[in-house]
This record gives sequence, C-alpha cells and structure tokens, in this order.
Amino acid sequence: PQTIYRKDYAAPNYLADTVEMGFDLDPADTRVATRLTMTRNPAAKGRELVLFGEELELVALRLNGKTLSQDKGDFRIAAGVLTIPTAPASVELEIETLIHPDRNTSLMGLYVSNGNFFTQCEAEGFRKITYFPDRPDVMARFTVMLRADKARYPVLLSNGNLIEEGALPDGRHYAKWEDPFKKPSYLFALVAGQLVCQEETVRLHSGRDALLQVWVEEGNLDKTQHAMDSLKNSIDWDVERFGLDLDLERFMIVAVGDFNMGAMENKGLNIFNTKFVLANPRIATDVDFANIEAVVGHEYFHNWTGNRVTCRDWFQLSLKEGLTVFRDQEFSADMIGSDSGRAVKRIDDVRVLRQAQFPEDAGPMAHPVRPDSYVEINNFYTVTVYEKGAEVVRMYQTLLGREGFRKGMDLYFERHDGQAVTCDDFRAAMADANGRDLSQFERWYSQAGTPLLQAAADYDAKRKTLTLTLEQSCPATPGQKKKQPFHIPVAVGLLDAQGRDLALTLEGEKKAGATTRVLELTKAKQSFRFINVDQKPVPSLLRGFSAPVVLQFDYSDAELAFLMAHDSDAFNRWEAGQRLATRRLLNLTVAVQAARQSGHVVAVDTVLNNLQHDGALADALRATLQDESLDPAFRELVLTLPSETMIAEQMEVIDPHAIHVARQFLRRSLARELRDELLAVYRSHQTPGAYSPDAASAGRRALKNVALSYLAELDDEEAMALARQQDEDANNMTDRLAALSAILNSAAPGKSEALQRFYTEFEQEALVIDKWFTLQATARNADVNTVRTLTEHPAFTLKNPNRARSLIFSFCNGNPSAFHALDGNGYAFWAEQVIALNGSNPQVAARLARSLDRWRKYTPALQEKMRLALQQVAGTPKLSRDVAEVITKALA
Ligand code: DPP
Ligand code: ZN
Repeated sequence: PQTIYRKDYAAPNYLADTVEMGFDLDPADTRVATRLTMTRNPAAKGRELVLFGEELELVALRLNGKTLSQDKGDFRIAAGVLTIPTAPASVELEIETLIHPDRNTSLMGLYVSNGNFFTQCEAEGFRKITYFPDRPDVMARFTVMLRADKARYPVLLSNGNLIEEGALPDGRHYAKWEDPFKKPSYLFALVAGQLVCQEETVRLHSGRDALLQVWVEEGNLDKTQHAMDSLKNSIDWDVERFGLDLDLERFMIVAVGDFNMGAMENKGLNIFNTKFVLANPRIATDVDFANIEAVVGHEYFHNWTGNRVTCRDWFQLSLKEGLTVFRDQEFSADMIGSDSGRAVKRIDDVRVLRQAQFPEDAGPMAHPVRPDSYVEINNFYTVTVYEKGAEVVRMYQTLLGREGFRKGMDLYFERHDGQAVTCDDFRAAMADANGRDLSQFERWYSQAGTPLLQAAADYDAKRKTLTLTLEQSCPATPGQKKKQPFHIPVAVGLLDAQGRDLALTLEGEKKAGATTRVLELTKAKQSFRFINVDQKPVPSLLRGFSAPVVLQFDYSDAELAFLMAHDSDAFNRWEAGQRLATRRLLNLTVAVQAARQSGHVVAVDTVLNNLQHDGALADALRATLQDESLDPAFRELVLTLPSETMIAEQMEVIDPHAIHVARQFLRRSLARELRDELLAVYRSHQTPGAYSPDAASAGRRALKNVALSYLAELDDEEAMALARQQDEDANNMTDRLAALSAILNSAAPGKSEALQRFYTEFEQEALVIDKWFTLQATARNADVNTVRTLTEHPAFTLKNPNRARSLIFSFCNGNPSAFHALDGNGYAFWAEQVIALNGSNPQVAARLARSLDRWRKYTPALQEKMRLALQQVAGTPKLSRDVAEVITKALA
C-alpha cells in the first residue's frame, strides 16, 4: 500500500461551487445522480480534474452536457481515482453511480442498519457514494433530493433545511434538503427509515428559533431526554464561553446501532452510536450519562471547530479534534461547576491520556499530533490526535490565560470562517491575538513521544532560596531519532511545613505573586529560583497536569503522604497517592517475580505477606476515605489503584501475570486493613430516592461502589451479602452493574444465576447486553475459553461494532493477565478475530490489531508468541490497507 505524505500536499486543481444530488434509495441498488459545478483553481499547478471513487458502478459521466467515454480516453479510472485529463476552466459534471448499501459491511459510505439507511463519510466514505473531489479543502453548497418507498422509509433526512417534501407515484415519496453552508464532502449525511423523534424549539442567543430533534427507533423514545438536555446545555455553553451560536434553523441527532465510531458531526445532522444517545436510569450507568453529555457536546461544538472552519487536509485532523476534545472537556467541567468537580474531570481525562496515549506514543504507531504520513487515514483517529491534541490546546490556555485563549479563538474565526486551514493557522491566531512568539510551541505538533521532565529542588537555608531545576528530554520514536526541546508550561506551588501554599516570588521580582506560578521551560535544562522562602518547602509540580509529560521528582514516601493530605491542587493530591501506590505495586511485582524464580513451591501470597509491612499507603488512603470535606468522587479516584496497564508501562519488561498477582494482593490487603472504614463508607453513601445522574450523586455511588469492590476481595459473608442485596435492590444500572461485578469477581457461589437473571431482564436492550459481555470478558476468572464460548452465544455477532468491542476488545485490552496467557492462546484468538473482522470491517479490524502494539516490551516467551500471531495476520491474503498498516508497523 501507498504512503501519503504531508509534505506532498498540493492545492486542488478544481474548486467546487454547488452540488445537487438525487438518491433513489433501495437497499440492494441505490441510484445516485450528482450534478457538480466546479471552476479551475488559479492557485493550483495541475490541470487534470481528479475525482475519487471506491466500490462504485459508474453508470454515466457527462461534462458540460457531453457524455464522456472511457474507451475514447475522455477519462481514466485507476486505483480509486478517476482522472479527466483536460477540462475547461468552468465545468458542470454529471455523475451517475449505482451502489449496494445492503452489502456494505464496512459501515463507511451509505449502509443499512436494522433496515434503515445511514451514512458515514469521514474521512473518505463519500467516495463510496459517488465519484467526487473527496478531500476536505474542496467545499461546496449541497442540495439533496431523497426518494424512497414511503411505508418502509417514512423519514428522509439530510443536512441543512428541509425545503420541500411530497408524494410520488407507486407509494414513494421525496424530501429535498438544502444546506446553506459550504462544506467538505466528509460532512455530508443522509438518514432514511422508520424513526421517531423527540423535538423541541428553542430560542437562540441571536433571537432566532431553532428546532432540535433527537431521532431514534420506535421503543427508544424513553431514552432521549438526557441527549436533548445535553444538546441544549451545549448550545448555551458555546455562547457563554466562546460567543458561538447555532447557525442553523434545525439541528438533528440520529442514533444508529451499527456505527464504527462514537458519533459524527455532519452539518446539522449528527449521527450517533446509540451508546452515546440512549439513556435512562434502567439501562445507563453514571459514566454513560456523563459520556453522552460529553459526546453530544463534542459533536455540537464541531459545528464551529470543524465545520465552519475545517481542515485543509487530513494531516491537520487535530486542528478540529484536539480543539473540540478540549472544548468538550471544558464543557463537562463547567457543567459540574464546583472546583472539586473540575478536578475530578481533569483527573479522569489525564487517566485516559496516560492509560492509552502514553503507550501509543511509546509504541510502533507513535506519531506526532499532526502526523507526517499515513497509509490509511482511518488509523489516525487516535488518542494522540484527540487526547494529546486536546492537551496541546489546553497548554495555549495555560500559557495565555483564559482571556488570551478566547482572544485567540476570536481571531481564528475572524480570519478563517468558511475556510479549510492548518494547525499552523490556529497557532498563528493564538500568537497574533496575544502578541506572543509561539514558534517553538510548533514542536508539540511535529514531534512524537512523551517528553520526560526531570525536576530537582535545592533549598538554600542561608539565602532562603529554593532553586528548581527542570530538565527535559524526549525518547526516540519511529522516524524521529533526535528531538528538540519543547515549550513546556510547568505550573508549580510550594507548601510550607503546615501544608499551606507559599506566595511565590521569583528572583528579580519585587513582590510576592500568586501561589501557583506557570514556569515556561523552553531549553533542555533550566533553573528557576524562588526567593524569600523561609523554610524548606515541599514542591507541588505540574499542578493540574499543566503539560502532557512524565514528571520525575525524587519524593520520599513521607512527602507523598504529606502532599496527599495537604496539596491545595486537587490533581496533585490525587497524583501523590498514585505515585505512592505505583511505588508499592512495582515493589510487589518484583517480589512476585523473585518468589516465582526462587523455584520454591511456596504460595506467592505467603511470600508477599512476609514482606515488610508498609502502612504508609493504607494510612493515607484511610485518611482520604474518612475525610468528609472531600468530594466523594475525588475520594473514589484516590482509592482506585493504578491499572495493570499503567503499572506495565512503568516496567522495563512487562510481566502481566506478576503485575496482576501484585495488584490483587495489594487490593486484598488494603481491604483487610480498611475493612471497617470501607463498610462505614459503603453504608453512609447510599443514594436513596429517585435516581439522578448529577455529578454529586454519581460521586456518592462511585465511592460506595469502590468500597464494595474492595470488600468483595475479602470473600467474607458480610461483604457478599451486601453485594447480593444491592443486586436485588438497585434502582439504576450503575449500582446493578457494580453489584454484579462484585459477585462475579468473588469466590462466592451463585455467579451464573446472577448473570442469567441479568441477561433475562435486559435481553431486549442491546447496550446492556454489551455490558453483560464486557463484564464476563474482563472478569478475574475469565480466560480465552470463556470468551470463545461467549462468541457462540446467540446474542453475539462480530458484525455489530459495539458487540465486537464489548467482548473481543474488552478481553484483549481489558483483561491483560488472561489475554497474555503463557500458552499464547489469547494471541491466537486475537489473530482469528482480526482476520475475521478484516473481511467485513477493516476499520474495526485495524483497531483490534493494535492490541499487540506493545509486544516488544513483554517477556521473551510472550514476545515470541506475539510475533507469531502478528506474522499470521501479516500473511493473510486480502489484508485491508487498514490492518496491513498497523501490522507492518508493529513488526517493523
Ligand atoms: N466522529 C468523530 C468525532 O467526532 C470524527 N469526527 O470525533
Ligand atoms: Zn470529533
């Protein structure tokens, strides 16, 4: 497969003006007639008119009224590209294609889900509908006519405004839609079928009215209220925070059960995975409610950051995604409102970054936020482009302040509304609006890898100064051996012996300033001197996680416990606990390995129990658990130990089994030590009365349920009775799932009965059955045979991405010790599933293919088995471009 390079970007030879499309919708054979007006681009060098098309039957092609013939050489088609070598400066192209939506299992382009029609065009799905200049820098005004059988497809939707509808002969009907805004083809959408909607008219900030609709299958109307509320909140928030109002008369969200991604921001017609729309207390957890709010916000915010101003080319994907993730993160934080709520949200986001993006940045698929090349763009909808991209945007705000950031945003829209632009254009707007030089900041876009920030503090008691020395480096990544220093904002505070923040004065300053200062590290090594520091302080570094780096500082256990108890920065309070726990977990892991190696037939538990007892962590957790002044949601985060994946990333050589044993041991010993306190917290954090997904109630449930999960480690009758009682009594999915999980992960009897009861109750709710599969795939006693057996369950299908993710992905990514079984059966299973998915849905297959990204970091025995599995996939005939890219890079 061919690699596409950013440096090869060339402006399109022709620019589009208008597009008129007619669809005769039929699942087997849909006819698409397109009339496209274009003019030669004076800025372009080439003269050829280039259109892209995949899996299309071309019925007719006319240029300015004249039929073109491939035989006569009027055009040629090769490898998905239709080229018309010579064309006049101004053209009207008429293109007729025939497509087969019911055979489309890739879920890109036009496809059928549960009998209804949907589209997904980002990034390059539009070319599966018609030949078209399918690239984001070609924007056009679309008018769309949909025709279909009225009984079977009563609802016909597309982008923009409905301008006409009516009956046609033979029981058919039509609807004509017009999108008043120019857009690239990746934002095109249509939906047709049997759907119902919840709708509401709202008065916009501008004084105009807008019609908001949430479309779902009949029977799901009782699950749309939260999405609708989230949409209204998003509209208000974007006006308040960024002065951006809805620009349409109508805004629609449609839910579909078969969807590759989370959701898609098509202009005025957002199409969503059901997972991010449907919710009520019976079927959705607190996390689901929060995710729905975030994703509804995300797609809505794209209307400005993505649609009004779009990307010049796909290398610039983070221009819209990083920015829009940042916006949705801020939206969610503002919706919680309180400072502690904001911190909880921040911790959640950083956890995702560390758990998923740091490993990506250290593996074979590592790429800059703005990649330099790709084989298949679908493989670059990554945590780097999204989550690290959001961190990069957040750093502008940290460096420029909220107001400065807003000025930059205003200038960005003033300059680029209606354009397709680059990450450099965004950075220029931020710099120019604030009179700042942000040229070095560009390296966050061009260099891959997670920077390492080493900090050292030197206190001079005589001079009363504290010198903080910061040193940065960045590991090599594929294609990038040497890295230049980044521009890193480092937020710091200093705590006195009582745990109070000191007012900070940097050398050369006259007065003491704020208690948190943002230091700007731009060189490889730099020192910052604080003066008037009366006593040796404890530094609180990288407050709020002010940059996406790994921070190393030589804290003692006592200092970490002190920060856990006192830091005014909630993020660092949590961070200190995580550092302490990580330290303990790594020590235990080494102890497990040593015990295994000694060859003595001693139970590992005995060895661990004999290890010198370290009460520091338990004491610190006890203090947090009982501190009623702390937000329950925050306490839950502190109590949650770093995941097995997080520990794995800290090791030179990953030994998943030792990690698992160590972490389980620590959980059980903490449960034993904190049993009384956990029970008390469990009892005092019930949420009686009607369920509400608000952050405060969700936090209470989270704390209560983490307590339950610890207690379940003890396998004692009292704890199991609590779990069983909760399983019986729960009036919401959060509590129900937590109870079931506690039962499933214990040694107690009655597991299959509990699972069966759950299944029977929710058989009709696909999203809940997904949870049912996930619970089993990630259960402690699950192995590859458990999962194999579940693939034969009548409710399982690989064809539905949510279902495939719920079982297969959950096992391969979420149950490391079982997946990495020593016999290599987990890898064999992985290879089978990747190969099966490759044939039907390459995009989803390539995601699964990434589960072995980090194979070179494992023990030699596991590495060898992983290499074999990778080679097996590599040798499969008809490997898609998507999977081939991932596997080739992994083996390189
Ligand atoms: N649907 C994806 C998102 O919104 C791609 N744009 O992030
Ligand atoms: Zn997005």
